[in-house]
Amino acid sequence: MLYSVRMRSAQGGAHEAGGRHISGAERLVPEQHIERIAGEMVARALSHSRGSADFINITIDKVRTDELCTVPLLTVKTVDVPHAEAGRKAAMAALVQTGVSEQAVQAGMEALLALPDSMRGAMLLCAETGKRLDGTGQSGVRVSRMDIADDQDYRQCLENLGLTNVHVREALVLASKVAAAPGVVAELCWSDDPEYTAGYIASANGYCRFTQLKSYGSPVGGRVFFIRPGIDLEALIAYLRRQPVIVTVK
Ligand code: PML
Repeated sequence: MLYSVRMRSAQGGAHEAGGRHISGAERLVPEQHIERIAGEMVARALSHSRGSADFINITIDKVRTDELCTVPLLTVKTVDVPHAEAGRKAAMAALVQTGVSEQAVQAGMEALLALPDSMRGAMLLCAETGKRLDGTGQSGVRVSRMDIADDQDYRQCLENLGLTNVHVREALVLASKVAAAPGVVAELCWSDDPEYTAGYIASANGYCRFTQLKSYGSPVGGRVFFIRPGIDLEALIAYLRRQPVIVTVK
């Protein structure tokens, strides 16, 4: 039996009371690991590079085994770029290759660059027009209830790629769930950690990292999901928020 353990933390009060988002985390773990994982999440919320949280919400609920579905881990590629501007240009070209229109790519990039601060969830944009579809304002749609099937295997797989930090570990699992979603064409993301400049674009074809998508020191990051027009948006948002997904390393 698995449990969804998720954390969100903010500064200046709860998110819903206007607090500033600090960090979030998601795991699916067996009962015997709940205490340790929840403790690690609290420690992280209290010592995040975006600031120390004064609101921490941990939610734990049981996931029914018959609800679980599995998706494959995306393949990973890293592109070294000399600065953020070059990274963003390369990421935009790569997004167009996945089938997102130039207009939508431009709108997605502008939406991320215009954020006044990081959001706790993602913005959903039409992959053709670039119009925002989700109507969730500054909170966005949070992707929840996912984890890797075998932690040891996963660590080894990332180590073989020279990737050992927690940002990649979490982002790649999330991106694998998102890329498998019905109607998602691609994702664009960069980190909200001021000390971490990397970001990625992801689609069913893989996870492509760019070493710099934002300037060092910026605490603003976020995610945009580009959505195929005409799909059932409610069903997609339900999948992103509530479908428990285990990601398997091939
Ligand atoms: C995050 O910090 O949550 C997003 C991480 C984006 C980049 C992860 C990577 O290096 O692949």
